[in-house]
Amino acid sequence: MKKIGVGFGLAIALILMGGCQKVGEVLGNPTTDKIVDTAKKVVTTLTGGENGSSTGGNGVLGKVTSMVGGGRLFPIAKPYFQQKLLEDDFSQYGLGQRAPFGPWTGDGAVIKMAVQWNKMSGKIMETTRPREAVCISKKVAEPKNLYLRTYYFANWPEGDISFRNREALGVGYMLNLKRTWGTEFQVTLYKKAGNQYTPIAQNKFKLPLNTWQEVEIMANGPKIKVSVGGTQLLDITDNDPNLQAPGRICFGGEGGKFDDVLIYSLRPVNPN
Ligand SMILES: [Ca+2]
Repeated sequence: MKKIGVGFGLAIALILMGGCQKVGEVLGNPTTDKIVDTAKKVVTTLTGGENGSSTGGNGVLGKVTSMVGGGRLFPIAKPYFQQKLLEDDFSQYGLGQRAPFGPWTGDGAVIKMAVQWNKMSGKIMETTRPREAVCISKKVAEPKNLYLRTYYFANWPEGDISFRNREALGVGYMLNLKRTWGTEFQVTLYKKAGNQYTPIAQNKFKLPLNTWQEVEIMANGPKIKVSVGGTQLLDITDNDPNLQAPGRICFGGEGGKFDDVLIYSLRPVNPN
């Protein structure tokens, strides 16, 4: 009887220990940690990790200074607003009208009706091909330092937003928004040079499908920040002298839906 008692007690102790260990494992590896770890690995690869660039690029082009954290860029940018260059809700164009319309040049966009981000029906712009499908006229907006906000419809079609796009030199930045699977989206900042688009920063995030999301870009000298849905996702420094100059702003994406574009030029902002 005594032996059985000791054995029973030991078994109970082992079960309890096993249970504690399991709880410890769960608490030590919350899902959010895994997501952040994954994002860090992706960025390491893109910024010159041992795996190099997946697109045959030129290695380290931008340094990621922080991954996540912070919210909307509007309050950061607002004290430095210099001039409102454009505010466009696409309401003034004809339904089905193809670009060029208003300040938008090129032919890669069409005006459509949709339920907008504010839940009201209204006109939006849908781009019809990737990259620079339509560009804003140089006379209206060609800033170096800028704050750009637009709403982007989160679903399968990709969205591209280019800035500091210097056509004569063939260089520029392009932000790509892409759904990878399920509700996971990926935001990638590319540097364009000639025919080559090289990713210089990337992050992944979750978004509800079929929702309008606020996309914000703040480019201030070599500092570029990107926020989607009120969460800052990219924060990089890129000192490439060819990109430290004014350039055009373009939108693209095959079936990319955009609305309420707001662009300000910025006075030079404190680099921090
Ligand atoms: Ca609209």
